[in-house]
Amino acid sequence: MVIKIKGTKPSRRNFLKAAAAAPVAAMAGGQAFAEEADPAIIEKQPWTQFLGDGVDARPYGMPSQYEADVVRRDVPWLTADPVSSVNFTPLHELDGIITPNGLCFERHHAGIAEIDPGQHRLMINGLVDTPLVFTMEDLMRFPRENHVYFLECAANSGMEWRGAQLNGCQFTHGMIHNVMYTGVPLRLILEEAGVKTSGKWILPEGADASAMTRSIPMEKAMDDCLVAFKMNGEALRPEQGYPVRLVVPGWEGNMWVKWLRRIEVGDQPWHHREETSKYTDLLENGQARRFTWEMDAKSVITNPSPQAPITHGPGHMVLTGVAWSGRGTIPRVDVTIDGGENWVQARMSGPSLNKSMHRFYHEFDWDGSPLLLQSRAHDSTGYVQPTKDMLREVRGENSIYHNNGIQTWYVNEEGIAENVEIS
Ligand SMILES: Nc1nc2c(c(=O)[nH]1)N[C@H]1C(S)=C(S)[C@@H](COP(=O)(O)O)O[C@H]1N2
Ligand SMILES: [Mo]
Repeated sequence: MVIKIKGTKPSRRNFLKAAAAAPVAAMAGGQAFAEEADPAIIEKQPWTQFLGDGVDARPYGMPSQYEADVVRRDVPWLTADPVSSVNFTPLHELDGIITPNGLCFERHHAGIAEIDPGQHRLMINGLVDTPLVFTMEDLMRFPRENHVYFLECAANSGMEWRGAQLNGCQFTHGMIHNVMYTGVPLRLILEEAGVKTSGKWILPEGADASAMTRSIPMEKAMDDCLVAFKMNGEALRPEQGYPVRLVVPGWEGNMWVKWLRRIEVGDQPWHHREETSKYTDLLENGQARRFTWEMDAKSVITNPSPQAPITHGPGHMVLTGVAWSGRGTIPRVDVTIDGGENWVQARMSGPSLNKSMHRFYHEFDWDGSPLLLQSRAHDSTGYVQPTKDMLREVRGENSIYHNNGIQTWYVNEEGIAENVEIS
């Protein structure tokens, strides 16, 4: 196989040399006692000598001061103004499958609406028997359900369409979060208003200054959509649409209207801004793909990655990452450490839920030579995550949205990782 590395330029010479090197013996994670005594063991630390904060000091708990780097980050050059922009989930700092509320990426078109729930209403109008208005209290009196779903912006990895660009999985893959929602099935609310037989589409609308709207077919609205008011057990954060947002499982994040104030029922799609000039994919032949709602299976190795280098030298190491599909579950993820010459099945750990993030691990002995890391997700429909070149063959290079191609990280002898492409 000829390996061509595109994007940033790691040393190809070293990689080839490394491929010939013999693997060294496994090394345990712990260390034998050193000659010199370890101050972390023999010295008294301040936290053993003084009383800590009492139970009245932290009415709402926050992470340790030593976790201060675990934050959402933005890419300033991406957008003209932070009120119509995006920040990214620090995937390389997380484990398991649930995204903590304060770290869920934010995407908004007109800033965060700060809504007084007492003044918020949800209206159902259009092709219904009885137009209705609900207060938040009214919504709480419908039967509610709990489901874990990922939300991925269709533009996730959009900056990588023409080649490796952003150095870190937070930036290449961080427009995703995965939380447990509590909400009312949209079906129950629509049935309460009584959808006329001519009602084939819905148009959810946000109460923020962008009044965002998207057309959603009635089959999806009646299937698994939720009108959600809780995430991970507590109220939605203002960033995520407090007091109520639409949840559209498996479908692109743009349709998950936040600060939901109105649902119109109609007989055809509305062709608004977010489904015409945005969230469509211009192909090579000048035609655009439209209504590409489902998010295809995708995965990424989160550790090691450019923001999370290997810091421990050769020996036993843990590789981990996440995978998801808008069409079901992820029964299998393959991992390669040599740019695709050899693939092994990763170990899945954690709940395997429909349209939710999955966690995988691969433990191996690193011989200290450079690595070309990739992961490849298989979903429950049998679909296999494609390479970026396979995507470009079909869709050209004009697209921003729906880039679910295989990601490559090059790791050098020092453990430093970079975003590259190989072909
Ligand atoms: N009302 C409203 N809803 C919205 C948006 C918005 O700007 N206004 N942005 C959409 C887009 S493009 C995405 S990707 C998701 C992001 O959800 P999050 O901020 O919870 O990550 O919300 C969607 N819903
Ligand atoms: Mo989005």
